[in-house]
Amino acid sequence: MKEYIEELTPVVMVGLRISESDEEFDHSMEELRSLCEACELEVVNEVTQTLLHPDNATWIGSGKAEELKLMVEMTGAEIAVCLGNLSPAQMKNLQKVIGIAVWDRTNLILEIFSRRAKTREARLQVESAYLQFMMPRLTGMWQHLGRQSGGGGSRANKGVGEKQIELDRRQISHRISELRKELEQIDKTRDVQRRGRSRDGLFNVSLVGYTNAGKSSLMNALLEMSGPETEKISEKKVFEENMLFATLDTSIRKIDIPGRKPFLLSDTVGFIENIPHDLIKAFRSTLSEVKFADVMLIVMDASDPHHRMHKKITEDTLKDLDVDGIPRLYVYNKADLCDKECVPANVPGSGSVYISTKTGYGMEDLLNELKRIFTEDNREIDVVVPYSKGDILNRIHNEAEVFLEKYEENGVRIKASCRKALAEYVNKRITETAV
Ligand SMILES: Nc1nc2c(ncn2[C@@H]2O[C@H](COP(=O)(O)OP(=O)(O)OP(=O)(O)O)[C@@H](O)[C@H]2O)c(=O)[nH]1
Ligand SMILES: [Mg+2]
Repeated sequence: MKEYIEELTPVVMVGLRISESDEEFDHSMEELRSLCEACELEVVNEVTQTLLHPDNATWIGSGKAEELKLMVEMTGAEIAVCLGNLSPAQMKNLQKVIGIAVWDRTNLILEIFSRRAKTREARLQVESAYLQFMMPRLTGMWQHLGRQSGGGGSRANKGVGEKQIELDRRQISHRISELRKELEQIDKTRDVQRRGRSRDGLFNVSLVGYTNAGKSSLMNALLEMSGPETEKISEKKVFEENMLFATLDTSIRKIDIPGRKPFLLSDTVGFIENIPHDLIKAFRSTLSEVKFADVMLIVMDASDPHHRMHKKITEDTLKDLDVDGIPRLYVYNKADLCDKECVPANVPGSGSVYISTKTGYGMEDLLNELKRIFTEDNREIDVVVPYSKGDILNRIHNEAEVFLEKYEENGVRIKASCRKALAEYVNKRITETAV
């Protein structure tokens, strides 16, 4: 009996080179291949072309498109995955010439996201980004229905394909606004949870960085340091894998290492070059955890020859997220894979640290750097809390280190050291009371 083996979908990669250097172009093609792998597609061949600018009609030149058509027939490829972002018209035209589906990089990333999203929030965000991406591209989708009635212009005379598109458009707009409402609701719940957490007085640390840099591995390594490998710690561990976009959901864990101040650590979706803007917008609420961080750990794969570029892309992406004032610690991970001479000794206070989540190298240095940042963030307060404001007093007791507490005529005089955020909150509440 013939054994059934589940086969990966065969695809052909198409690269159009405009002004990139050889190295940049090869790197982008390599990354496209990894994205295909992450999407469970098998690259059976590739076609590249150098042009001064993309062809208006078919993105690659018409001769190249014919060549691609032959290759598709020979290899049995089912999708042509293009390096770049094609306009809806270019996608439709190229599709017509080669006779198979055409995806661009955004398509591919959206597809990976939709396969990998697990939590309700991530799924809603991906669906919303997907629908926004599809809206202008609907025209090509109902070609097979054709124009069943000619001209006229009134709705009744439109072809089945066109009617279907109109119907789809309306349904999609409706769905997008439904999704927006649901996501706003989730955002509100997240806000309440966040406020609850911040009352614990713990520092919030966020992991950010290029995809596959080792953010989730760092979270797991810190969890392991939190105690012996018990079942409880294993349960808390997050998914780490050698593939792009292994993580799509935000996870928050308490890191409580013996002899260290406990803190909350959040792990979230990684960044990539030219990430579609809609996708960043769609993931804004997942990424919003970063906005409320006290410290950001910018994680890089130091063994990747492109890690400096990855750092720049990460910082550019962060610009969109309104996180300017948050202290950053640069974490160069995978030191075990680097040549020894490329790993400088860690210098306290330098704002960067080399580590390996696999060998444990530099992990203590990382924790010391965090401790330094936590301490730098501390503020002294010297206030009189009115007797009517017991809630402020409670927060100070729970979250601050109190040096002096004296009962006076107008309230409790407190001298204490606490996080900047709490100091600002206390001062604001007391000024409000005074007014
Ligand atoms: N050799 C070595 N491999 C590492 C190290 N840290 C992480 N890795 C590997 O790198 C790969 C990616 O790690 P992840 O932790 O999933 O990376 P990530 O940054 O969370 O990636 P995304 O979730 O896709 O954004 C995995 O195969 C890890 O085992 C390290 O210090 N040394
Ligand atoms: Mg991850």
